Amino acid sequence: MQGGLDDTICAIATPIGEGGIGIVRLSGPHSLAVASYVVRLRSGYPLSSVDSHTLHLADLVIPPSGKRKDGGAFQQGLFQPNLLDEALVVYMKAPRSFTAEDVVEIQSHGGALVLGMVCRVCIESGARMAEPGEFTKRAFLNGRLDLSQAEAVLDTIRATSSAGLLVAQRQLRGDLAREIEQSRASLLTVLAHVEAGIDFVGEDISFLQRDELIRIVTEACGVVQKLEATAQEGRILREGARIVILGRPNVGKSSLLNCFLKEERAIVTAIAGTTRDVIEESIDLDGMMIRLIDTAGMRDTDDVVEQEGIKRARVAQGEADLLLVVLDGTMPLTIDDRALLSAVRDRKHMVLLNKADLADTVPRDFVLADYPTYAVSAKTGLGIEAVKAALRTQLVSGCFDAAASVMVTNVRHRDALRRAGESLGQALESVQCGMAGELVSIDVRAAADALGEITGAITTDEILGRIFSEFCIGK
Ligand SMILES: Nc1nc2c(ncn2[C@@H]2O[C@H](COP(=O)(O)OP(=O)(O)O)[C@@H](O)[C@H]2O)c(=O)[nH]1
Ligand SMILES: [Mg+2]
Repeated sequence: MQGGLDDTICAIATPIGEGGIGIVRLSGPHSLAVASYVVRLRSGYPLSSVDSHTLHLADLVIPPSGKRKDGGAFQQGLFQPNLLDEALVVYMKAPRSFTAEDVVEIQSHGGALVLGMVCRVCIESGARMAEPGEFTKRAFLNGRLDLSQAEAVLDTIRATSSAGLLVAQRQLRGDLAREIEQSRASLLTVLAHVEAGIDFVGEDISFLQRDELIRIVTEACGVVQKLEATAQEGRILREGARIVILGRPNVGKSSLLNCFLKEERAIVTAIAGTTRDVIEESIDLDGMMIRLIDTAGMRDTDDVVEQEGIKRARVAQGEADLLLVVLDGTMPLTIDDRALLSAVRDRKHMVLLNKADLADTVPRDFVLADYPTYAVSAKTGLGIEAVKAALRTQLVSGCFDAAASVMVTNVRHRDALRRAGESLGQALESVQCGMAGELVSIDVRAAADALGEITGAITTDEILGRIFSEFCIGK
């Protein structure tokens, strides 16, 4: 991303397409001046005279050539309208805006042509087209948001479930950043002491320093571990859980998918080997997003298409957050059933005994005593609500419901926490072995830096580039 904060940037902030309204956003020192080219207030006053954070009715116009900064590169074609649209315009004076810079938002009717023309006039009048995520990046660079909050902006935009939105909003409020910064600050304080000891005394860490060091590093370790432990569930809340339905052919996997979806999504027949591909659909489970994945039944087959389906089923099985093993409850367990049951043992799983609507004549196999089993009928819906409730508790424990708890939802954060944890462990070990202060401080510094990456206190262009390139233009 090139271009400094001195530039005034401009972009359409609303989605492309037809909309009741559409917004062009300007940010930077010349926002008011640039917007003045395209905005004519109905009140007749100049735009520069309006109070901050007040809304004004205006006409949007293409200014006559010669008036603009570029001297009129904008061609006045035969059908070039002078009047583009009417709009509401708001000026948000720095630093009380999203970017902490001077911002003007022009709210016109939402059509691609009008918005595109407004942008064009702004650009020809001295603004520059914003790059992806540049508004949010500026909010970060200007200290309005830390990096974890900037990422939460994207999570909020992308949230597809109320649970995802909730964790994004907690992060946007700065809950995670506060906790991380507290630990980092205490590490930096102890580091300063240790380093001062190294510099001035020229000796190893004193007893007092050692005790204090151990206490603070242990405390930071605790925080890091606690946060790291929430990452698995955090990811599930943010992205949804992948639940893979497994079982041999004809036990009712596709019927179950349809039953969960309440629609006939997958083809169901009495012919074994009907499903030959991986079918994925999402459902909302009490505000949590669940991706349900129906697979080809596992069996030996000469059919190449079915073989490929089974291969894909295995891949899906490897990537699942939870495995739903489906058995035909009206039949004794087969060798394939047993193989599958032992394969899921060490994973998060649930076992469904399907076709419970039919007469239950088979005694329950003793092998099943070790598994969480649910009698269900994909045909009548019997037992499905109980399965849904159990799924929810299996996937997220109570920590999500505690309103105050901080969760880690982002892989980047989890990775930084893991590195911080490793360095802290190393530091503790070194102190306890009586290593020189210099050595200890290297690890403490590494841990503090890893924590700093989460909030952006420590950052590189590469990290910033990676994060903000995921945004779209206008965010
Ligand atoms: N009676 C009854 N039949 C079912 C039930 N679930 C599935 N079936 C039948 O079992 C056969 C195979 O179902 P399907 O969903 O295609 O199984 P899959 O091969 O595991 O995907 C079909 O004829 C379904 O109608 C159920 O709960 N009760
Ligand atoms: Mg099927």
